[in-house]
Amino acid sequence: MLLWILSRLRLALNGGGFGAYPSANDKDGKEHAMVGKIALGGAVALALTVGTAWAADIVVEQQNKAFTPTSAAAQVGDTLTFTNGDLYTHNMFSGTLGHEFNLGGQSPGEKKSITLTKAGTFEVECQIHPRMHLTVTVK
Ligand SMILES: [Cu+2]
Repeated sequence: MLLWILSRLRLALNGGGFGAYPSANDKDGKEHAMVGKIALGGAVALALTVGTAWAADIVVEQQNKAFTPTSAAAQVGDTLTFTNGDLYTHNMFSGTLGHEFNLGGQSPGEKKSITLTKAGTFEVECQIHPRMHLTVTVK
């Protein structure tokens, strides 16, 4: 897959293009160079996607002093991203043994993430609003 991308990319950069464009010596040379850059960008984006395909980003919203969803299932390597759709500051933490963290104050509109490095189940709470609870299960 990656070799195929690289071979197509080399073709594009060498002026071979994808067969539908004039040579780089034409008055359209600039446009042709642009095609090569777009091909390079696409190949890099695809390579990055392939490299990170196994890790998911799970988004947990904080709105009306509550987490949505209130439970999440994840795998080791996934990230958990918390948004703050409230007008108040939140402060997520976990006191579950072996999974402790404290993200500190999170202003309205701010996003914060953690990477899940360990299997297990832990509780996330807000230090400012004790009624907020989230259960995360990591496998
Ligand atoms: Cu809060």
